[in-house]
Amino acid sequence: MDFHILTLLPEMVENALETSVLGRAVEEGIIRINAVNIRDFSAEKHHKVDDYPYGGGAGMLMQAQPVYDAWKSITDRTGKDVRCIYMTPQGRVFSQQMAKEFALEEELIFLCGRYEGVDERVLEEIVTDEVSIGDYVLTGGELPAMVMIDAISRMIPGVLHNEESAEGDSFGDGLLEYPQYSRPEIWNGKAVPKILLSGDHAKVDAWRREQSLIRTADRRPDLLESAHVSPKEKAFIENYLANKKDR
Ligand code: 6GU
Repeated sequence: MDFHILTLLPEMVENALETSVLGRAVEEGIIRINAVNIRDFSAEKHHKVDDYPYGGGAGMLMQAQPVYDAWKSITDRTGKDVRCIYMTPQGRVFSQQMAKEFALEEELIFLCGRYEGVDERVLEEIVTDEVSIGDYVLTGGELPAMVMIDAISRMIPGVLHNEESAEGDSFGDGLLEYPQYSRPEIWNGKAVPKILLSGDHAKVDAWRREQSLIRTADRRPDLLESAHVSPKEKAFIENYLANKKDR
């Protein structure tokens, strides 16, 4: 997968994405990070990329021309049907499901805004998807693009190695992950749940599933509506919540 990132801060993106698991995936040739500096495409003699908003108001806007030409430098090579994702708090809120869908593409373009935004006309011309990473405001689209690229990359076959498998992930089946424990068996006076030491894999699996159900019911009940939960598990949750209320 080729990730193209249109940004005024290419080093920020490159440094973060060439570290750890994603850095290894880059070295293994599974993903490529192509950070394109929008400023390099300014047609203005001082490489200016921003100007005042018509109609007045606070701050500056990114101008259409450098953004468009930076985008075109990519699509001249890849073709124009590559999805171009604009990072904005006005977009659809990013989810694990979206990460899985984007992971099926061969190329993706991320447009990261700075300042108060981007001239609407270039957005109309090039953007196919507007995505937000949550209901709060950041100073630019770079961190959101990095968040998306991380989540998308780990859905690409070969990026995670066996020991980091995406199998038991929170949200994998729409539930939160169960609690986990490592050595020592007793730490700070607290023992590891006995069942995990039993060696009975079926029992361990059943316990973990129950813990996932309980955690989700306690912490994110909103997720249960679209989670993959059997009628028996639904009954288990009802029972758990009823007993909890009694206490
Ligand atoms: Cl995608 N961009 C910015 N600037 N702020 C955000 C965001 C994106 N998602 C949440 N806050």
